[in-house]
Amino acid sequence: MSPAMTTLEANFDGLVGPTHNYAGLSYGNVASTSHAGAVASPARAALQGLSKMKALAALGLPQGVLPPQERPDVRLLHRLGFRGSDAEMIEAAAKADPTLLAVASSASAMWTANAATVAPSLDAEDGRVHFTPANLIEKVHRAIEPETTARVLSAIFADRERFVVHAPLPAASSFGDEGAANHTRLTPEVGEPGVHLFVYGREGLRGDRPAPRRYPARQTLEASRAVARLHRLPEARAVFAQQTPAVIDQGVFHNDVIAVGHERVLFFHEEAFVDEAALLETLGERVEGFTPVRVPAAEVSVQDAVRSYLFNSQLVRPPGWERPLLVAPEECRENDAVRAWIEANVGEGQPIGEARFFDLRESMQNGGGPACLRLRVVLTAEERAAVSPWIDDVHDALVAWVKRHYRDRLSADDLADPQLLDESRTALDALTQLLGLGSVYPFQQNR
Ligand code: SUG
Repeated sequence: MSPAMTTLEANFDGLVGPTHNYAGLSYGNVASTSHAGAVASPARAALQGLSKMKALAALGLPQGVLPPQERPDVRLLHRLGFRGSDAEMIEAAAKADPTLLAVASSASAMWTANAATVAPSLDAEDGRVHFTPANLIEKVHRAIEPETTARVLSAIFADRERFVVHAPLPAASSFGDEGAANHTRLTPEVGEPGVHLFVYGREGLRGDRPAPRRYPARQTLEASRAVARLHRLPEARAVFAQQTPAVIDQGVFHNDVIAVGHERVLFFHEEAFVDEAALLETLGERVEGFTPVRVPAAEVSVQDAVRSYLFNSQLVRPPGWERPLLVAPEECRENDAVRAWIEANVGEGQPIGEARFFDLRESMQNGGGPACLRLRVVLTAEERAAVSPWIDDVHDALVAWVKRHYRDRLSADDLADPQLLDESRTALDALTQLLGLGSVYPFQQNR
């Protein structure tokens, strides 16, 4: 079989970490701020994620997993001037500024759509798979992720002949980069060369362009362009489009909250892009069989899109399927306008063949739907063989691991408990063995 036939899109989902909690840290992300102070269930969150991974693997889609990060991040506390043992720094931070402790404790690395941007080997001029870990500089609790993300990606995609993991872009606001959440690859079929759509919120080096007024635009055009260059994409394969500032101001903090694409289908809301006509024309010219699926505001408002996360669904085409499946959050069934849109527009004879709904409520309450939880990596059969483990090898062991190490509930006050750090380290130490990752965490390197 030719590589084109055996090339598949794998999803690498983030395993939710033991400190998953609701701290309201993401201004501009309505779910995050509106659930601030709620009690979270790290165990339930991790199990919900694992059952989505298992369901997608059962459809014949390659499914991998990316581990959580070490939290609380005591190195951050130390850099911010706290002194003493780890337990003493946690206690002092809890007293001085509980929000700071929440920043150091966030399990936000679970949203792996923000871990990196990826280009498959068949699109890159040098024939290698490229990863650029996102710098995530807009939010401190996320800006502490890239270093470990780079280490984890280098451990999983270890074959340097096939995979290249770049350094994150400079940590400056002109280069704000949020990874694959603002990137979609369009192509007639996964195994054929693709066109990369990079969506940005503002220009980073020039202040005279339209930008949102209320909420931050996290991704800049300059960052997207740099990633396209690093990934060795020929010019004709990279397309840049600006997200409408007004939708960012309504809570669309990443493009994947208002658009998702797969193969020839681009599923998006009519208010998503500043210059929709030009974008559709370019994609129509460059992607054979390009199929826009446009949702009008009269049928689904931006507010309903943000509440239900309709566009944060995954679009996947399992082997043997003619048309893609919409992997949607349960919330889409509970929103009348969204349910009606799906009933009328998904199914037989439509570009999107079917919708299935998943309970990911723990992640959703922090603004992370099905698509936020996964990083897409298009891999040939040989590249897949160079990567392990896949979820089928570890799913049951991970379920047992979560049940053994995770708490059922975690409130803001619980973050002050130094025991949580010990529990988390014990869990992550066991996890690196279970996944065969080696020492990827700071606490494993200092001993
Ligand atoms: O960066 N939420 C994440 C959600 C990321 C969703 N990812 C994608 N759309 N691809 C964020 O805003 C909330 C954490 C808190 O409030 O505790 C948070 O970080």
